[in-house]
Amino acid sequence: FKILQFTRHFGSKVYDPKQLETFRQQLFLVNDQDEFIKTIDKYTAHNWEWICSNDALPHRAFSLLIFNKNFELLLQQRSSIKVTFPLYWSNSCCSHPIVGRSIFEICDEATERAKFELGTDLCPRSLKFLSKVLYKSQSDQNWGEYEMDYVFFVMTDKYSNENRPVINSEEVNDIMWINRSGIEQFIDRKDLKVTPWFDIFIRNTDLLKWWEAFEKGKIEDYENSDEIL
Ligand code: DMA
Ligand code: MN
Repeated sequence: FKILQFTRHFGSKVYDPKQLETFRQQLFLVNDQDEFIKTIDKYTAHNWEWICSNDALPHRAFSLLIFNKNFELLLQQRSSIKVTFPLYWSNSCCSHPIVGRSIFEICDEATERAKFELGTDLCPRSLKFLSKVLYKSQSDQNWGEYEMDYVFFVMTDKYSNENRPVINSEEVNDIMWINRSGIEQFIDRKDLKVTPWFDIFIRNTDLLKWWEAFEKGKIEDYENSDEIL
């Protein structure tokens, strides 16, 4: 597999082999209306030079926001070995739909990812799809994101002070719970980095309005939007 051989060393950087292995995954390349164009390997889709080229198109992704019974949001700090955005704070869990699964399985894939990264047992049917967010953002010289990101909310009653998520340290460095009134101050903090997509959710989408509606039992009003934000 040629990609693995020339990516292990990138300048002075040496990447974790397991993380690099995921570059073999085939993702869904779409247009700005989320219409499927073709499949693409994860390596190319995240290569910043390619993202800046004329051939570039977004790939499908998902972002899960997990809330506890008190409507606090679970934040994760990405592990130091993530190729993109290492040690950045972000929403609960993210990844990509993989070729071979149907797009109708995206809730199953998000649920499986939450189990893998955070040990969370969720029911795929309890995920609430809000909207899609299209964005492009650079991580470093070599890597970046250009995504059609499906955003989901989910509530879990599994967690309490005694019952904390069990993190997969290869994926997640740290976690914390935050309430709606604390989130804007959190993303403004100068002593930590926040992923660009999560920053966009808070600043440039109606996520805070969705969060408030979720607290009031009115999230249905905002579910399943056709809009691409
Ligand atoms: C990719 O997340 C998806 C978004 C929304 C940025 P990720 O980098 O955590 O995915 P993976 O761990 O599968 O590479
Ligand atoms: Mn991506």
